[in-house]
Amino acid sequence: MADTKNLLLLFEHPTEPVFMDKGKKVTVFDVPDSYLTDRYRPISNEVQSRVGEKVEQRVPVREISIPDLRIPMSLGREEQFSLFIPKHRRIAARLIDIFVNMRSVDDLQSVAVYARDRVNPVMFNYALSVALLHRPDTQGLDLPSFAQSFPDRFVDSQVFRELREESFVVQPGSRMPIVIPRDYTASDLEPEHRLWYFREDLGVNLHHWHWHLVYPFEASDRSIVDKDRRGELFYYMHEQVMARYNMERFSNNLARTQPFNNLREPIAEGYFPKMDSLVSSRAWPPRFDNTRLGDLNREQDQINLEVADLERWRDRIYEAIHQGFVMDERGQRVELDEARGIDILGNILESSILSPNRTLYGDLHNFGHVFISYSHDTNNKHLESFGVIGDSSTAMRDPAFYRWHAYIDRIFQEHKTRLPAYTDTQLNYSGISITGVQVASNGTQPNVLTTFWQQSDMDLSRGFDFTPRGNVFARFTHLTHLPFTYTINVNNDGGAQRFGYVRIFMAPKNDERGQPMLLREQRLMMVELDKFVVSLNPGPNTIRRRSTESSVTIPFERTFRNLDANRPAAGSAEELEFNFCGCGWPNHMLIAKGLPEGLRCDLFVMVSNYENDRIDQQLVGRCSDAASYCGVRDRLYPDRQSMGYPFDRLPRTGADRLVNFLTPNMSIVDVSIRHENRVANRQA
Ligand code: CUO
Repeated sequence: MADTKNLLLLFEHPTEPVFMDKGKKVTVFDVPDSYLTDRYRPISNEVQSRVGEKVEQRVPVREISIPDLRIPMSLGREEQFSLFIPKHRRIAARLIDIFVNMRSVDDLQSVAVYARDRVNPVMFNYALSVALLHRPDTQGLDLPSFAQSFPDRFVDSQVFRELREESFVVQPGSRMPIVIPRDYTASDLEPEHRLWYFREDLGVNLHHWHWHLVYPFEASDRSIVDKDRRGELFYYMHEQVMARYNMERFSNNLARTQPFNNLREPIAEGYFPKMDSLVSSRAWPPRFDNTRLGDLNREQDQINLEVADLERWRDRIYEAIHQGFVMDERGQRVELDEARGIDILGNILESSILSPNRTLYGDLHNFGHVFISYSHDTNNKHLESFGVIGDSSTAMRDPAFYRWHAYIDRIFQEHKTRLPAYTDTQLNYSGISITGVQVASNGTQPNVLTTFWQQSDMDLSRGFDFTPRGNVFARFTHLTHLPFTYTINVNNDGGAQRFGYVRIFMAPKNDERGQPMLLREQRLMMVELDKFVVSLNPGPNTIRRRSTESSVTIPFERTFRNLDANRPAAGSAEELEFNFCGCGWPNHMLIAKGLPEGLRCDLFVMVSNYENDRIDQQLVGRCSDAASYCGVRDRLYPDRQSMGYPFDRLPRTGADRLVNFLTPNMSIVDVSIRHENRVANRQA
């Protein structure tokens, strides 16, 4: 039987012909002549034997009869592929189906080898990734980082010439990392540019790409989409992105993001990505300041929609929220109740195939991405492809992403504010009280968090096509912070051992005017930092928890997934989950940048009654360390409360400020985030 690991080699050098050598151990696929494309078939002996000189491993590829690939091949090899475009997702869904339904790994390998030189390379990567994630016989594989297959989506195009030169001229052992300039997409004349380090962060963009890979919104096999509370998770993960982004804005003396709530208004924020697509050999198109959305008529993408369509969908969604129910395709009411409402709304708004009525409620969020991404060429007059907001691996670079998602979140909040507030009794955990909270980094003042810049290297060689082999490192600069530890003192007066769910959030204290925030505003800025279970003995307990253990993040190494280092032992349960584990907020971005003089924040800790929150399921061998934003693969979301609890609803009467909201099982402490403008090197 074929070794499943060889399938991963198909992700390397995505635009080179499939018979070219791959892998650290020089490997070639023995491609049957009939599988070669017309260009190479007549000269197959010549090219295959030339590649074969240094080969250390050959992978036999069985010749089988290939399923009909006409639909997957209907998207051009050099077109830009976007999941937000319905035509593209239907084409991708077909390829996923083909990959998922191959009877054995051998057959999958054959069809994947055949397809690789014939279908769009980015779609190939996506469809094969989804298939490998969902086929029972390939689930344990750790997919290479998307940034390693398509580095062009993550770094300045200028770097590529230098990287090519380095790999062409210098032998692998002596190569120097190429420094990706920081701060290169705009000048200080553009205030939005202050947020470059967040929007253009590799880890942030990889997280977003990975999240959408794990939670696709369309597939012909419904089970691939129909994950526990996935609509709610769509809402929550993006709500948290907004909370985090707004905290970063406060860290740069900028006001919070204005929702893009008037679709007829020009988008003030332009964006010039300065990246070239290696697949289409074209620059990612920019968007000028003050561009307006226009009706889309792009025949090639089969899109003919008006801005008015978006407005109609939006109005119907608002109507449903205010009525408290949606209408499904059969005209039946589906209540938007406390338990399931947000999940249904998530699927409607996104939208996913789980939407109860796509005819009525449309495809608002996805098409917002599409309209903005084509605003520079609405009718394809200039034959330009979509901008970065049109693809999940690049969307978060664009300031307009946040304006759009601020609006999407506003719609979700319209539903949330209509739910009954949590009562004292619901929030309290009787007998349990918090008597003290502190955070501290090693050797620094308590309750002060420190951020600074760091340089890290990433091997991009797998994504470099038509260049000599061997590692080529890019060195990029990113925000990071000193790791810290929470110390939480909890009293258990109950006389018996109890279990608590510790929930930690942080939000700025003051608004952009410098005024203390009302909780109804501040709750929207509450950034989840961690959530974990503790056992509480009768009497006083001291809980210590490290920032690196956070339930929202994955460690640096996993974000960048150097496949040759830091991988779990072969065959271990951990390895099995390594891949799902690629989803998670990057730990280096756990804390907002803060201000040189310190950004004043409330750190909030709650210990809720685990008996009310627990989900009984087996998690051994499951990757769950970034479950807050990513869930747990093929398991229930590991918390029975609504995502974002206790801040997902308006506070009860009388709790205007955070301090009035506290029940004895909660506590807050003033924390200041201080930014030091220095660059550290990452210790290898
Ligand atoms: Cu993640 Cu709009 O859904 O980008």
